[in-house]
Amino acid sequence: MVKISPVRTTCPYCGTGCGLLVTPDGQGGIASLRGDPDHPANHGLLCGKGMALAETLSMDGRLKQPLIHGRQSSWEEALQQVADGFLSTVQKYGAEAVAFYVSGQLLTEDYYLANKLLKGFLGSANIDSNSRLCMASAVVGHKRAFGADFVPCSYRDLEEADLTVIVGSNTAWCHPVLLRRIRMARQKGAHKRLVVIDPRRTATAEEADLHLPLRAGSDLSLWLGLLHDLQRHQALNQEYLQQHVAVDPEAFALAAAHAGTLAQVAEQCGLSEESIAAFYALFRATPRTVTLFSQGINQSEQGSDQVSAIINVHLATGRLGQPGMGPFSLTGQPNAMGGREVGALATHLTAHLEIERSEDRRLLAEYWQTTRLPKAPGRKAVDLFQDLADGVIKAIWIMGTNPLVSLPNPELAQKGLQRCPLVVISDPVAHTDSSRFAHIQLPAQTWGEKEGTVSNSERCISRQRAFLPPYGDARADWQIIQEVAQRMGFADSFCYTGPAEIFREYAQLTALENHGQRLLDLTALADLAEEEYAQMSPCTWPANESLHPHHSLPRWPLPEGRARLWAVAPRPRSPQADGKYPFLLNTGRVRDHWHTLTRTGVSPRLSKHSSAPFVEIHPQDASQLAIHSGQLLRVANQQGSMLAKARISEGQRRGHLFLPMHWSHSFASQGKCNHLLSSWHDPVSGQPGFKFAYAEVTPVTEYWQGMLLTRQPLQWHNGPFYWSRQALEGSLWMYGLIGLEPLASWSEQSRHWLQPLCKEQESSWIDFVDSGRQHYGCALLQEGALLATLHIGETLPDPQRCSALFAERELSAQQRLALFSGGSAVLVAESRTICACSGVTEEQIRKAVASDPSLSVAQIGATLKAGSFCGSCQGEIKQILAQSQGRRCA
Ligand SMILES: Nc1nc2c(c(=O)[nH]1)N[C@H]1C(S)=C(S)[C@@H](COP(=O)(O)OP(=O)(O)OC[C@H]3O[C@@H](n4cnc5c(=O)[nH]c(N)nc54)[C@H](O)[C@@H]3O)O[C@H]1N2
Ligand SMILES: Nc1nc2c(c(=O)[nH]1)N[C@H]1C(S)=C(S)[C@@H](COP(=O)(O)OP(=O)(O)OC[C@H]3O[C@@H](n4cnc5c(=O)[nH]c(N)nc54)[C@H](O)[C@@H]3O)O[C@H]1N2
Ligand code: SF4
Ligand SMILES: [Mo]
Repeated sequence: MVKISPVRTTCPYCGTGCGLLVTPDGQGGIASLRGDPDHPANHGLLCGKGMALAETLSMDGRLKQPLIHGRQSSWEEALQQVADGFLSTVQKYGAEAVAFYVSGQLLTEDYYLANKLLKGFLGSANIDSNSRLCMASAVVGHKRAFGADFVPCSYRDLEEADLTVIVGSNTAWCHPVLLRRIRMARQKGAHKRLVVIDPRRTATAEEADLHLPLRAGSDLSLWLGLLHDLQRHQALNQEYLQQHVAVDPEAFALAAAHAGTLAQVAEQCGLSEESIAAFYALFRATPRTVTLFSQGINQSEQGSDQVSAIINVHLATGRLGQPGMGPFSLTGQPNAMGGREVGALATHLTAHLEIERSEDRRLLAEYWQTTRLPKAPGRKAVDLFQDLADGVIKAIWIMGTNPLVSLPNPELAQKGLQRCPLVVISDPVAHTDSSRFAHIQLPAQTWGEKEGTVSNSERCISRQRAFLPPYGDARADWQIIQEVAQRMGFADSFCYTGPAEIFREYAQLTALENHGQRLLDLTALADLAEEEYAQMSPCTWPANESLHPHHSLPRWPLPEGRARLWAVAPRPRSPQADGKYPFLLNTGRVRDHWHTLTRTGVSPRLSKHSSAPFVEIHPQDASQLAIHSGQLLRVANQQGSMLAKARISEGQRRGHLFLPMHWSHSFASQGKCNHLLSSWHDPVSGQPGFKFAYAEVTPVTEYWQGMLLTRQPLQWHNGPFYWSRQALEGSLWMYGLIGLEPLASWSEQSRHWLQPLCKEQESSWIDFVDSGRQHYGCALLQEGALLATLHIGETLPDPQRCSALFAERELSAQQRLALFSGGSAVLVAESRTICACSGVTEEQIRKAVASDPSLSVAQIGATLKAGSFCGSCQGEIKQILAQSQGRRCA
């Protein structure tokens, strides 16, 4: 047997950028996968999502061939139509009428080419990335403070810090390996402290020495208060300020005026004075402090100012540039940082060259040999979709993102796509919420099939390598872009032999006329030969030893090399936040799902932790509204409404709600939380305020409940029942159904709903009615084997038992009977899987504590094996233990 050696690559999920060693099985799958012990991001560690990657390679649902208006076409025809469509739109309406909407899930080489084609050759600056929804406020904060989009920290700093402040980041779920590195460092250094600032008691907060559950949207007060507190206690680093920082004269006065006394800060943040004083005292006393922040800070109407307020306290105390200190913005997507580097944002050129600087435009125009570079920024994501809806943009190419789920106000985005005469979508997946509105769909290769590079949160560039053959006719994004560019007549500038050549061009551009002015300098990588690129090891920029010696901060590209302490103060909120609705609504992520579910949604293991849309609510709020756990609720406000099941949690702040962002129309009816969010965004960064809206919740009358098991997913949209679907073992889908109206005729209705699953003549039905127990069931078979089963009733059968019958090639008479008898699993009371690695449920953990109330997290690990592999669930286990043992944890 031929031995297949492991391929070194990186995980396609979060911006931690973990290295992987993947051994393919030679049949389109993965034989083994483990963390790369030599990768600086993870040193061999992985989280549950990374470990389950093999399960997400399913070819079901992949787009095999290009489609034009839903009809299969050749690549030749599709590429020509894209090229002609964009060119003729530019000729007729000007370059402003075309746009690309791209993604931090593209590789750097894809990103670079997309940007080169649109800005360099079509002359439009309307290329923006979903990173606008994710990192734009951090970019503004960095540029204000450092003169460049530079993250002044590395993961090592997290281990070297004596105090880590995590603010607006659920690191335990969203960057689990980083939290694990922090946890391991804390286990070795007992003096190390962790403060978590988040309205919710998240799994991250569960590990903290101090948790500040502040009122959503009040961070600016907290951080201005800290700056003022540092000044009052003479804890500013005057020497550092004098030597290294240009201070806006208004900065301290504004902080003092806004923050006022500790009591005022406490009032603004909805926290106790003691807890704020404790945090401020820890900060004052601990030089080695890292502040780690993410979407709770960035995704706000005042996101840029919040980022500045955080950076300011580090500048004011000189807490940056040495081991274990600095303001550290986490990137979300695997290549969010790469997109920022190559400038696939409407506000930048590329390689940190600025669109509004004529000298930078000259340099790039000469390098690309073009005369068409735009002189002004293009439209940022939210405005871009407004322009589509207004009919201003007439051709758009969407790559690697699902805007009808992830943008705020998806109705507007949908209107935009419906109105736009040419919508092109490159995606590996055939059916997404967005692809329904595509005129041309192009099958893109995905992780495992493509080659290129990504950059993670600590500016480390790593290779992503292919280990699988491409699926069907799918092509790499760079290749698709190049072929379109060639058909537009730009073949001389788009004739790359592969990603290595694109990377070289980009790296050389970073070095061109640089002389230390641009921190993004890849001189050391500018001449990589094909083989060197193939073998490339992870590398952090600036990668130019002569100008930027390692392990020290570079000289800032600002007057006298000084950083800037920027004056910020709160602005009035947008009219959307007028408080007419009683709850503050917050949205974000769950541990085991990724974004719009196109990947993790196909993994049974990853679907067990959170299997359907839920709304988290505090127990007292729930009891006031007579809401019980698992009940279907309508969450609504002036913008729209959605349905989700109640999840009652003491970790939720009173008066606050939390909704996961993941469920799309493809995975649930009315489960999309962005219907509740308006397009309101930070005026400087353009980043939407996904973490702040007002809403109300009301229980929905549930007329009946049902469970459908099927081999093929159904493309249902809204109907007289609510549904959500979840992947099950055995390549099955399980749909949970809740009737929103009484059911007139069980059998007639059910057959109607399942009709799309019928395979021409060969399908047959079995019905079952037990009117005594108010239970109806039906099964759809083909040649004796099950295609689907539907149960409706007060109690429903055990899905595992039913799904086992799908493995039978032909059901016996007894098995047919077994389909409809026994079992009484009630869907809504289903126990969540807490440990995805070992498949341990919440119920199992509760039972263990019930029999031995003194159990610790470590003992749960030893007995149940929960939390002892990737460790991502340790915070949740701690939470369950605390609740079961009737105490709050530290
Ligand atoms: N499991 C998983 N991991 C992921 C992703 C995923 O989809 N799933 N996506 C990746 C991507 S692209 C991103 S951007 C990152 C995001 O990573 P995170 O930013 O960690 O994730 P979120 O859940 O969006 O939000 C973080 C926290 O902000 C808190 N928050 C809300 N409002 C406020 C506020 O006003 N102040 C403060 N201080 N906190 C607030 C929320 O309660 C939430 O716990 O995750 C990456 N990793
Ligand atoms: N309410 C709310 N909304 C949010 C957020 C929030 O916190 N709350 N967070 C926002 C943030 S931070 C982010 S990053 C966005 C994420 O939102 P999206 O970017 O819309 O989410 P994904 O599901 O990751 O979409 C990626 C798409 O790219 C496809 N894809 C994967 N690999 C490739 C590839 O190599 N090439 C191509 N062409 N396609 C590929 C996938 O199949 C999928 O359809 O959501 C934003 N929306
Ligand atoms: S922390 Fe998990 S999801 Fe993020 S890169 Fe590492 S393995 Fe992947
Ligand atoms: Mo993100």
